[in-house]
Amino acid sequence: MSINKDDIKAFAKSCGMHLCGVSDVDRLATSDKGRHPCEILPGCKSVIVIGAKLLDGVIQANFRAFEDGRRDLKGLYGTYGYATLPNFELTYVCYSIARYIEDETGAAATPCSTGPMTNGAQISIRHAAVAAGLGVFGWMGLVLTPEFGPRNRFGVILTTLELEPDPMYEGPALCNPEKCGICTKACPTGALSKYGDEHYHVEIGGKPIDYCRLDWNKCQIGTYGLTKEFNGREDYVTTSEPTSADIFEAIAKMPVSVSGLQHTDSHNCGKCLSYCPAGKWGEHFKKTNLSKGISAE
Ligand code: B12
Ligand code: SF4
Ligand code: SF4
Repeated sequence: MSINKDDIKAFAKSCGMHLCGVSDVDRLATSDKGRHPCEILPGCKSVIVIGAKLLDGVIQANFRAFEDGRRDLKGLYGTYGYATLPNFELTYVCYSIARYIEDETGAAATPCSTGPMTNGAQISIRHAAVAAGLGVFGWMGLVLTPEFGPRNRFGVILTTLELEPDPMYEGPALCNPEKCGICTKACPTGALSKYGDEHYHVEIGGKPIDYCRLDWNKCQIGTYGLTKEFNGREDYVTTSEPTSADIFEAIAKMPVSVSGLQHTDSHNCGKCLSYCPAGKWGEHFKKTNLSKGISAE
């Protein structure tokens, strides 16, 4: 028996996925060394990307933390919006889809790791999601989908099965950083460059794409809570311009988490993702009085 792209999409949907798209390998031709799909799965022909939306009721826990001082609710984001459920769900579904493809076609299929609590980062999932037509890069460097803005997480399956690629996203603009800039303004650690300043320039499927220069070291101060200001027990980092070595040392100093499955909690921020207006933010959070919002510059 043989299956086609529609069968795979229907299977992904039956596994609870909100989004599924397919790219060929050519669109990812400019990947970093070692990250091209064919360097992970020799003979790879198709890159399947699945996506799960993050629940409004989970994102609103971030608003309670950022707007009402309820840091104790951040665990909801950690469990249901980040490392535990979405990552595990995506991990299981990537595995199921890979098995489905191998069982039905005999082609090889490799599920990739989705993020914290799974092992390693083989491929750039963000770039793969854009190549598969699920959305576009927002200025903050996350993938915005028309349906959910950045409030989705993705998983990738590589396969030697040849599938027809989906068109890349051509719909209405989802991000206008010149007028918006909410992500840069919201970021508490100053990790995101301002529109017009230093930024990344990449090419996917021949399309030029620009997004902000993200200082991962600064982002990790917020995400891991490496200072008291960001929910840390201690000031594990004492400089506002940390190097990777400073971050590595700081994380090593942190006690092993006793409250969750992660060795060190990494759900302390997510502010850029929570406040981005793309994906009908107003309808989901402003009209429902779940958030006061942050005004554009
Ligand atoms: C590690 C990691 C982190 C670390 C980063 C630490 C570090 N020093 O790298 C930390 C903890 C800080 C982090 C933070 C966040 N993360 Co994170 N993270 C990852 C993870 C697991 C790996 C990133 C990685 O190393 N990728 C490998 C490198 C090679 O890829 P890259 O950085 O994406 O791309 C670079 C190059 O490939 C290059 N490039 C240049 N030209 C080209 C051309 C092509 C064609 C390609 C392919 C690439 C490419 O461009 C990039 C910049 O150098 C990814 C999952 C994944 N595998 O992608 C999630 C992921 C990027 N994270 C995600 C999220 C949601 C977050 C947070 C919001 C979490 C939070 N704090 O709440 C923040 C986002 C902040 C922001 N504005 O971006 C999601 C994004 C979903 C989306 N909507 O886009 C991902 C995709 C996980 C998932 N399964 O969905 N993250
Ligand atoms: S997750 Fe937080 S610290 Fe990291 S870029 Fe987004 S707002 Fe900034
Ligand atoms: S907050 Fe505004 S500028 Fe930033 S990614 Fe979202 S839409 Fe773009």
